Amino acid sequence: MAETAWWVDRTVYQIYPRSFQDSNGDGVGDIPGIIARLDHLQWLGIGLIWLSPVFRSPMEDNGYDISDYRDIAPEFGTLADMDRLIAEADARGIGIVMDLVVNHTSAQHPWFLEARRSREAATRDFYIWRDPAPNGGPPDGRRSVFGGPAWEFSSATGQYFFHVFAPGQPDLNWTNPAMRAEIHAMMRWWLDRGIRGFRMDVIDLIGKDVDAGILEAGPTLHPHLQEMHREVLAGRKTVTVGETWSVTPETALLYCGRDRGELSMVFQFQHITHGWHPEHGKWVAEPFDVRAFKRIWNRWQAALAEDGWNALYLSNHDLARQVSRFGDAGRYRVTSAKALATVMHLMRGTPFVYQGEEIGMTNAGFERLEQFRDLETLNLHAERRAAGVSTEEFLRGANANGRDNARTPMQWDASPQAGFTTGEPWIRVNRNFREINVAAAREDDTSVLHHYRRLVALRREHPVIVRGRYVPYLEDHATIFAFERVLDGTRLAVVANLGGAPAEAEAPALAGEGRCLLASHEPRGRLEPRLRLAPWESFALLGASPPG
Ligand code: TEU
Ligand code: CA
Repeated sequence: MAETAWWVDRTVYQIYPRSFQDSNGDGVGDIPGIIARLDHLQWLGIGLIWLSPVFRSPMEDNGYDISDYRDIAPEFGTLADMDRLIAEADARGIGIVMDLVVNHTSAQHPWFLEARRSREAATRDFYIWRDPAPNGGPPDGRRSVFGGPAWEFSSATGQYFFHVFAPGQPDLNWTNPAMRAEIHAMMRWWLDRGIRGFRMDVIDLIGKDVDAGILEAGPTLHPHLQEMHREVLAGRKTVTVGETWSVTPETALLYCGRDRGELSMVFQFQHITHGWHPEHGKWVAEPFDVRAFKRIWNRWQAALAEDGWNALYLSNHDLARQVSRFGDAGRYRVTSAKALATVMHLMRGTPFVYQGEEIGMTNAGFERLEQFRDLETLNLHAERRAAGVSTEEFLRGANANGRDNARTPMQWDASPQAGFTTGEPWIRVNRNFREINVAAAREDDTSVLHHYRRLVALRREHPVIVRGRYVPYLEDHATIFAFERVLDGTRLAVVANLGGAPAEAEAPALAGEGRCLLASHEPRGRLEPRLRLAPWESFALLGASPPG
C-alpha cells in the first residue's frame, strides 16, 4: 500500500538537464552542473529527483529520442558523472528516478540503423513496419503528435515505419519479446547502478495495436507492465510513475492498485487538457476554470482514496509555467504561486515540483518565432500557417502553452544569464530573472521558495498530510478550493482563494480553533463559519477534528 511505501513522505523535484545548470560554459545544462546545485535541493527538503533524459541522443526532442540507453549524452557528461550524481544525491538523502523513454528510440539507435537496412535484420521486428497503401502512400492517414504523417517511408526496404512523435522517433514494437528483454536488461542495469526508479514516458502507448487503430491503453499494455514489474522492479526498493495521458479515475487502479504489480503511481492530465481547445488543443488556450479544476482533483482524490496513489503536479517540461497558466504572473504572482502550491502539496498523494516552480518562474514571453526551440512548436507553426493561421495568432498560443515556456534556464541569481551559464544559453533566459531568482528568494522569508520549503517539511512532520482522509468542501464555489485532511483525532483544514478578487463563503463545517501551519497572508488561529479571503489568500490550519 503506497501509504507505507519508503518514498511516501518524499517530495519529488523534476530536473530538465538542458536548462538547470551549465558547468562548462557551452550554454547547455549538464550533470556536473546538477551536482553543483544539489545543496539547493537538500535545503528545499527534496527526497527524489526525476531526471529528464540524459542518455546519448541526437537531441531532436532534447533527449526524448535515445540512441544509446547505456551511455550519457556528451553534452550532459559521462557515465562517471552520472555515478557521481547518484552518489552525491544519495549522500543528501535524495534518490534519482530516471526517465524511461521506451515507446520509441531515436532513428540513430543501432537497433533502428540495423532494422532499416534489411527486412531480415535481427532487429527489424523491434519496430513497426508496414507495406505502402495500394496507391504507394502511407498505410493510413494517421498524424504524428509533432505534425505530419505518423508513417515514414524507408526506401532501403520499401516499407513505412510508424512514429507517434517525430520521424526521428520510431515506435518500438512491444509485441516482440526479444525487444522487451533488452529493455528489461537495461532497466536492471540502471537500478544496479543505484537509481531508485523510473518515470515512464508515454507508457500507456506501449500496448498499441496499430492495425486495429488502438494507440492508447491497448490490449497488451497491462501484460507488458506486469511483465516489466516481474522482470525488473519486484523485490527492489524502487518508485515508478507512468506518464499516461489517457488515464481516467476509472482506469487508474489498473496501473497503480496495490495488487496490480505494475506502477507506484501515474500522471493524469485531465486538469491540463480541460483547458485546451477541442479542435486546436493547447494552441488555443482557454481561460482557467477553477470549478472544473476542483472537480477534477476532487474526483481523483476520491478515486484513489483507498488504493493507488495520486501524483500531484501542475508543471513539467512539456507544460506552461503553472503561475502563468493557473495563477497570476503579474500583480499576484507570489500569493497565487503560494496558493497553488498549498493546495497541490496538501492533497493526498506525492507532490512533484518542476524546476523553477519553487521560485514562481513565469512563462517566457517570447516576441519572435525564432526564440522558440521546441520541434513540436516549430512543426505545428508550419502546419498551422499552412492552414491559414497567422504567425502572431500562433505565437499567442505558443506563448500560452508551448513547451519552451518551461525550458528557459533556471534563474539562480541576478548575474548575467541568471547564473545558469557563463556562455550563450541554448534558449533565452526569461527577462524577469533579476527579480525572480533563487538567491533573492533565499533572502526573503516571505518568498515562494520559503513557502515551498515549509510545505515539503510539513509533509515529513505531519502524518495527516501523507495518510489523512481527503474531505472536499465548497465544491461549487467559483474560486475557493477548500478541503480537510483527517487522521485519527487530527484534522488539517486547507483553504485557498484561487482568484484575483476577495471571496466569501459559508463553511460552518470547517469552523474551529487550530494552529496555523502556513499562510500567505496574516496567520489565522481559527476559522469562522463565514470565510472571508483576500485575493489569492491561502492557509492551512491544524486542529482537532470535530467529534463524530
Ligand atoms: O510527452 C508526451 C506528449 O505527448 C507531450 O509531448 C504532449 O502530448 C504534448 O506536449 C502536447 O502538445 C512525452 C515527453 O514528456 C515529451 O517531452 C516528449 O516530447 C514526448 O513524450 C516524446 O517522447
Ligand atoms: Ca554544459
